[in-house]
Amino acid sequence: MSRDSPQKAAVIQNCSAKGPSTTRLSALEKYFNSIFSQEPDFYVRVPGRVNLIGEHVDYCGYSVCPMAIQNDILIAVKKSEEGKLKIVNVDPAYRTPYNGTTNNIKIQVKAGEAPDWFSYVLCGVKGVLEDFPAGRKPVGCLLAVNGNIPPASGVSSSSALVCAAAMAAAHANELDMSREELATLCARAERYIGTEGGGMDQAICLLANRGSAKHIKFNPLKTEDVQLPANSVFVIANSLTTLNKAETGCYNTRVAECRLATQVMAKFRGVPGHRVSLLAELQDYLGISLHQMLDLAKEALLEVPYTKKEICSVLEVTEAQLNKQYIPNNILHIDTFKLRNRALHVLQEALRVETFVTLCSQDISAELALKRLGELMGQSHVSLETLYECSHPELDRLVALSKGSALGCRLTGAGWGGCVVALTTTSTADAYIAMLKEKFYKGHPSVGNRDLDSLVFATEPSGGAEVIPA
Ligand code: ADP
Ligand code: NG1
Repeated sequence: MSRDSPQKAAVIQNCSAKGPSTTRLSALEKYFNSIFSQEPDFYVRVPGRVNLIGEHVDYCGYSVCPMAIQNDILIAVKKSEEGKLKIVNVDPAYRTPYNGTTNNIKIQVKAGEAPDWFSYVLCGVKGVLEDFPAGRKPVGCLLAVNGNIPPASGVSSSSALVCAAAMAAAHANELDMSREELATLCARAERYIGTEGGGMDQAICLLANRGSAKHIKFNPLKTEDVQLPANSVFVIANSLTTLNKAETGCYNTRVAECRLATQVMAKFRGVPGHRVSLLAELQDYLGISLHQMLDLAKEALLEVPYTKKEICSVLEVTEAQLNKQYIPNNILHIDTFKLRNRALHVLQEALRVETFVTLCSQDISAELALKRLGELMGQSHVSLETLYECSHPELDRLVALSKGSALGCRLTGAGWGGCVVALTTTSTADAYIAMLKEKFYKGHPSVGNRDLDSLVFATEPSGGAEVIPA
């Protein structure tokens, strides 16, 4: 494994062989021209990602191991010297355009409703403008979007859109920003949507290198390429169920449960609450191992769910203080929190990431490495289903069907719907995909007229975001 050096967002890279097809680019150019009666100055391509292992741990400060996929968000961009900000989408599913300026961008999110699609674009632009060099006036942008990442399915369509918009604004304004800076800025900016996510998606979308997965560490952001064993083939299978994270409180409830578990464990060990906010920070503060953190979680946290009142009493704070410090706005009404199981998942999953990454660099046979990676993926899914309760019956069905045909299979991304990722080999991938087509997709009422190859497919580690000259 090698440590990557920071890359410049403003550097124009050539469109890679695995980048968007010329047909897709010229269709986007045509569309841009039909709407704006001008030619784009450049394009931005940002891939989605599949997380191989390390689910629901990034917002606790623990590392993850995702890889970028071939599906992507493409944006055609033209600078607007008058500061206009206009956003359109090729896909009729995202028909509503945005028409505004770069002044005082407001992102409106209504509780219980999915945000407007262009809000994700606004997050990226707003994030860049917030970090804008003092004394310089930003240019505006005309933006036309075309994406083919399955939305709300755990493969990062939202972050790819946020990162593509941020990269468009950064490049249009010739900002000299490293990709690490851009990824950190995008992770912060996407929270305007209301989901208090970690930084995994933005980091992999921007920093991926073709041919490798990434081990991503946080606070500060650091990434290392991970060479996957020879013959490994990762297959993504869509469960045909979706979940928009911003529409429901599921995701933010898990974020809150992890924050509260951290505080209760800190209190148990006499650590001042204000010194730590993430489980990984508590571990650092105490200077203990992940195994010792697991022991602490088992000792300090009750198996039964906690009410808000009980947590306030343990932490010696008022409900107003608890809400303000730890509870995201869209879940203020939630009154039961499962602290023990959530913490146990996070800490065991963090250990699995370490083992996964170590196995990839160990001098053992590819066959043995693949077998053990598959086992870790299987354990991860069981934990997500039982301890973290973020699976879905259709995801579980895909995992059950995969037993015996794939080396391991788990839900990927936030869960509650979306996709699974399965580990297969060059010699078993085709048969595995054929089996799922036959047993899961054939006759499934939600397939509609979709091409099965877009619902279950093998994917190689793709390259990260790129700027493509017009
Ligand atoms: P994911 O797990 O894919 O990141 P989210 O629920 O966070 O899912 O975000 C999905 C939302 O992102 C969609 O509902 C839509 O608003 C937006 N989105 C995704 N892909 C596109 C696209 N191609 N064009 C416009 N908006 C998109
Ligand atoms: P997906 O499911 O791709 O939106 C979300 C979070 C990640 C991470 C995973 C779970 C955002 C933008 N993404 O990913 O940070 O927490 O869930 O591991 O919030």
